[in-house]
Amino acid sequence: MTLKVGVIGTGMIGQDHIRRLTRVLAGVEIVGVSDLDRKRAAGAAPEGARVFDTPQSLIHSDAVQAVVICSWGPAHEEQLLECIAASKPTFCEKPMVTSEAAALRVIEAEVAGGRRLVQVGFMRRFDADYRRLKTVIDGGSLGAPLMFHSAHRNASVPPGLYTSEMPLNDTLVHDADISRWLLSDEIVGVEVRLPRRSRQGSDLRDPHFVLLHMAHGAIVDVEISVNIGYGYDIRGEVSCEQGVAALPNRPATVVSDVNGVRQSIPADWRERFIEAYDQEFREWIAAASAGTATGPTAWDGYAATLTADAALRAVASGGYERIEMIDKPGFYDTPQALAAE
Ligand code: NAD
Ligand code: ISE
Repeated sequence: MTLKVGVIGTGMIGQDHIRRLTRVLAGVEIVGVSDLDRKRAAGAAPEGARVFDTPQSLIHSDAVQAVVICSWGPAHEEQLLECIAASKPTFCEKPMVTSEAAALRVIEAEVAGGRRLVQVGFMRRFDADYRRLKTVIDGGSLGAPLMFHSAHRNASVPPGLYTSEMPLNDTLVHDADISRWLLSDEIVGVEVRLPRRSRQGSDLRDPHFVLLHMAHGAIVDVEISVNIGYGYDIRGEVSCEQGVAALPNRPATVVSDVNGVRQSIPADWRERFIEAYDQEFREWIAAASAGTATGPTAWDGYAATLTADAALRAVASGGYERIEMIDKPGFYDTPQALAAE
């Protein structure tokens, strides 16, 4: 069976996902695209795919069985709610939404429908190095995790006015999600320290040093640098009671020449996580073909949103900001249990 998919948002990551869905992965066909910028959508549409005038017409089209949302974060809520109303399995790029109230509306709609439909684009959970790291921690041979050091460094961001909003809403959410997943725990409080400002980006509040306090007492420190210049550099190390487990330095060809010996660093997320995105969609296609969703849930999207909100409050207050979550609907404990009949 071939899953017929519609893609909303045909910018940077929309185009990258269209490439993998048409040229890399099997069992899927893109039958429609839509973007506020119709010309961009037409340019990105694979041969034979229809360009829809609005996301709503794409979502409700009988030709579309499942939806991939790659529009901007503030547009996700409306599009997700439409997809849930239409009972269509949906992959939604992070951030799932940009406010706690919006996250709760998505959760409420999905739970009311009685079937898991939403997978959020936290691709690190599909990365082989992160998966091996989690296997070691879950295995318990190192004892309980005490600290997780996470470095999230982007080469650059487009020019414009950036305060703390973008690094915390758009970037920190990955570290929040991977911390919860790796440590099997929830985040209960956030602090943010602002180091000396880097001169790399003229109007940029960069970097940020974030502390995430986990419910069972572990502490996560996160370096968020969004304009570090030299490349895209993701690191992670978990200190446990009886040992330390870390992501490996990714293998890269060693080049020796007149300038010395060196290895290249990925330019951006597309290069660093290429296999992770492929695997993320392989698993999404399998679940969506069965009419449901697995992987990171709307609950995970909610938790990441709360963390970004708390981090923004912590920048303003300079102190510790508590996170209070609603009781987790049991629905999210059994992700596969409610598959389509
Ligand atoms: P982008 O600006 O390159 O593209 C976004 C596209 O969405 C644009 O073409 C825009 O016209 C379109 N769009 C915006 N609002 C819309 C709406 N209401 N209806 C239809 N189209 C709309 O941005 P991007 O870098 O591709 O990011 C898109 C999303 O993907 C963001 O949420 C971003 O955080 C996320 N993202 C995730 C990763 C990851 O590693 N998982 C990487 C990059 C981006
Ligand atoms: C981007 O939107 C992503 O999601 C990347 O994975 C992340 O590293 C980057 O900071 C974000 O801007």
